[in-house]
Amino acid sequence: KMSRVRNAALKSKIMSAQDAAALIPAGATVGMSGFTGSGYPKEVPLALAARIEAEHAKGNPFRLKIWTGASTGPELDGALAKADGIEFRLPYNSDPIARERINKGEMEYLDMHLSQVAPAAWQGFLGPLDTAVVEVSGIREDGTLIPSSSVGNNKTWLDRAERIVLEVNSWQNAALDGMHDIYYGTALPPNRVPIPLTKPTDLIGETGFRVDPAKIVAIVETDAPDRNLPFAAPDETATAIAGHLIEFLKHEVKRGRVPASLLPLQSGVGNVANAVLAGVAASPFENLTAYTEVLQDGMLDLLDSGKLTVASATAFSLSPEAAADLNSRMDQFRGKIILRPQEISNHPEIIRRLGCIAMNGLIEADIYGNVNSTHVMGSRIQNGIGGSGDFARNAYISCFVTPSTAKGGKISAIVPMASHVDHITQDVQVIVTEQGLADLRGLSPKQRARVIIANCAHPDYRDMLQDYYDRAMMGSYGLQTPHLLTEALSWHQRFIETGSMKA
Ligand code: 0RQ
Repeated sequence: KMSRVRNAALKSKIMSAQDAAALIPAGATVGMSGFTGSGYPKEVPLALAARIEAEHAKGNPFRLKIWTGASTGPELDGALAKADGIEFRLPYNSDPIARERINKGEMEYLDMHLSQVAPAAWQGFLGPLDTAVVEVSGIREDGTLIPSSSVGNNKTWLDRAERIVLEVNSWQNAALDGMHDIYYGTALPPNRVPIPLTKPTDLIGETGFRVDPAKIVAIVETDAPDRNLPFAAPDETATAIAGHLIEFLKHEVKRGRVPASLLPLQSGVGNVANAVLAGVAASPFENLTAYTEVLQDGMLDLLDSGKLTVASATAFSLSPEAAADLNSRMDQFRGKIILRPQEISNHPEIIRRLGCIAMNGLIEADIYGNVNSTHVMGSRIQNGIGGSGDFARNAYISCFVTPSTAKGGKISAIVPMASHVDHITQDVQVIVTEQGLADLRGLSPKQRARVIIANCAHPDYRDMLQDYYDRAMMGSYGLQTPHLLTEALSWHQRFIETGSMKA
């Protein structure tokens, strides 16, 4: 294969992953590329993990603070967590080994709104960034960098880090060159200006990253695939959820509240969100657009069928099959897929302006429509808030989708009180389970509770919820949002003690 490092001066920086990893000192804060299994560095983190294990074996402490775009792959979070090499991690994780360490209290984890990470870094709120380790798909003659299958926070890491390690991955399709839109117009207050993006198709930036060549200390050439998890095929439950949501959207169009081609769609991570996209594919809607965070298999199918005309995102989040398929015909998607920094893909200003229809998954919702997206039984992290807060608060309509139960029916996704709250009732307008849909717009808390219990709860838990609500109406301290405080979290405690929320 021809080298993707086309800048003559930078060729001298090419070295092995081991040599590059040796340049990163213990205790460093490292900004890594990577977003939902795409575009993360694959060899330097593995070499770092090996180095960390060797140091630990000698009794030397060696841990790093790791910042990323979002989740990455087993070669990064998995390998570094396994080596106990991560002291602190932000802003989103879905790696099972890292998750276990976090939940055992062995690793500090800061879960942030994904749109706020780059601004917080610029504002100096996160401290200094020592090293950026960023995967790119090539280096041009002029020294600019061709981004990879995710953009994430890379622009910010490259700008802010004291030194830069690049992985140039020739597995990534060369046709990615030209599919990115890297906006350089962000500034800190009081000099912040409007972001000039009014349609998902607008191009407002550059196709590559600028970089100060003097900061590049190492370039590692790789040829390794992105490793994403496969999606579960939509089952009966997911198909029912999608059906309810499509009916709702058709109704909104009929009422004249949403245009016939809908508004830019945002679809979250997870199996259910992906299944909803399959439902959209089978729906009568045409000329759809997406302004979203990640492109899942379902989005690719919609682009293929022509139902979706353009998808703007920050990363691919594809199953291995879909990733290989896309990689074999990337050029067909030129002009239809635009990858932007996550600060822009998730920007509240743009989401509000475009009027996105947000569809995100949840762990649990309470009878008043507070949503927990992150913590199982209030204390155990699943993944993180990701972009769900960026979209939910600013969407035209904010929808949450979930099966009505988890763990084979032992857990109700609708509970008396959420054990952790990521999205307050004001940010939650529609909740959909396979049982039905609750349209909560314009409803007071008590009105919301009646609709959520009747439409969304599983029959195994519906009477229990109604009973709780009825008794709260009699015994609550106040009747705006009735609760029985000693009982509100008893379902969770029962699950912890008996393995089931059922009484
Ligand atoms: O765990 O596989 O171990 O059984 O959570 O659950 O039902 O497959 O649903 O894949 O749609 O994920 C909220 C996690 C839902 C996801 C969440 C367990 C369940 C299973 C997955 P197992 P499902 P999904 C922008 C949007 C936050 C980030 C976000 C998420 C696993 O949607 O991470 O929205 N959202 N980003 O068993 C115990 C419950 C549970 C539960 C589910 N009540 N109790 N376990 N699970 N509900 C895009 C980005 O930010 C990148």
